Amino acid sequence: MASVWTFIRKPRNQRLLTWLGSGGAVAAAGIWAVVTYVGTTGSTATIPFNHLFVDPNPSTSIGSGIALADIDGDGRLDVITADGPTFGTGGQPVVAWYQNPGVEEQGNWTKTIIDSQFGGTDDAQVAEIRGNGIMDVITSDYPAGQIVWYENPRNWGGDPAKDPWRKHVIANGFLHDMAVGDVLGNGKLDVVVHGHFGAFSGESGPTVLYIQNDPDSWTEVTMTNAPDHNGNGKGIALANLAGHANGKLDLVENGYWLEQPNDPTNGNAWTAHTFDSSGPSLAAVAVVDINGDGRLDIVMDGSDGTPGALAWYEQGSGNPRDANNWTKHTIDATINTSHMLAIADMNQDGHPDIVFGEGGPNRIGFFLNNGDGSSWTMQLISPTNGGRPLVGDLGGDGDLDIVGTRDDRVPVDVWYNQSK
Ligand SMILES: [Ca+2]
Ligand SMILES: [Ca+2]
Ligand SMILES: [Ca+2]
Ligand SMILES: [Ca+2]
Repeated sequence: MASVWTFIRKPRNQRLLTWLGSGGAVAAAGIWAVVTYVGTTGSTATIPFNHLFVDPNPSTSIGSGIALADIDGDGRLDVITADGPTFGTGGQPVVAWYQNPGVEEQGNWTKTIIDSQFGGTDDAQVAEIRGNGIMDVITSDYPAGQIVWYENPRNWGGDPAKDPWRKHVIANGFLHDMAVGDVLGNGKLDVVVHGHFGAFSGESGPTVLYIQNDPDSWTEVTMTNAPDHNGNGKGIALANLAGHANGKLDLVENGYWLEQPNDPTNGNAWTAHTFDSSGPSLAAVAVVDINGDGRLDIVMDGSDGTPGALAWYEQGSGNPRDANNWTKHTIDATINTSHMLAIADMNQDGHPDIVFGEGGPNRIGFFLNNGDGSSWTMQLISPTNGGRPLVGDLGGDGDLDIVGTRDDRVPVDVWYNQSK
């Protein structure tokens, strides 16, 4: 439980102490995203951004989960938010989506409430649960102790801005960090969560996979071999590290990865492999081929006040199950409390860059990759308005913009890239 104390000792997190004591949990998310390379010649020149707001004044005071998807099917990326628990202050948490106005102007994002009686969460994801291209919202409700998904009304011919969204309960459970993907490779999206802080009664361990049988039936699989099974943790990403030939994905976490066995419903059969035996207990994790050698690498940073450093782990040519096959490269030791990392080619030079958002000093910015990950150029977007960044072309002009909820604070920001 030492890492819990590391977490709550942080002055900015003092308010968490009470809540943890009464059986709660809070904060953070990890994400990785692949952005299509546009193929233009890159530059190390500073990328200009215009800071505006998706929502300058949300109804609650706790910013938390954020996701990006085209909710209404008009071809423009919309912003989804799922508020954090308010700890008795700061208004009613909600799940909402903001319709992208398609112009880089402030005040034109139209907010629609998906759930007005929401308890609060730490992560939100979007995915087409029914596999029909219609994007639904997946999150958790802490006070309710539920992992839930909200069905986009377009699934039955409705309007996501006017008609009620249908709430589906995946399971009773909690999360600090979540990933959604076709883990089994069978065409159905599954949900995996990490991090329960060990504070709730009846918990079954920090990493749980919910295998989708159908949108209203999920099989719960507890990862008993996770090194932090009896503790707490954060940091989750999905990737095929074992070399599965059948579309299966493994779970990549804060210093280890869990290899999918022949029977993924057997939690005891998932095997843990370490890539950093001293990884932070709470982390943000992403997987991407940083150096372009065809092998997936891992990007990790400490999260939630946990000591760490923004680093990438180069996968060597040997066995990925061998810790010695992973070489740590520290990018910046002062970036050590990222709630989320986003991977995107910010300068469109064909090399993936790393977008970070701190939960401590609250910086937000990115590191440009020189091409093989041997040197990085940092561009700070804001020294104080950072939090949980996502990347997409929100303006529809071909360059990559950044949106974010601040870390446990509002409002919802957008930084429009002015390159094009
Ligand atoms: Ca849209
Ligand atoms: Ca690589
Ligand atoms: Ca780049
Ligand atoms: Ca843009």
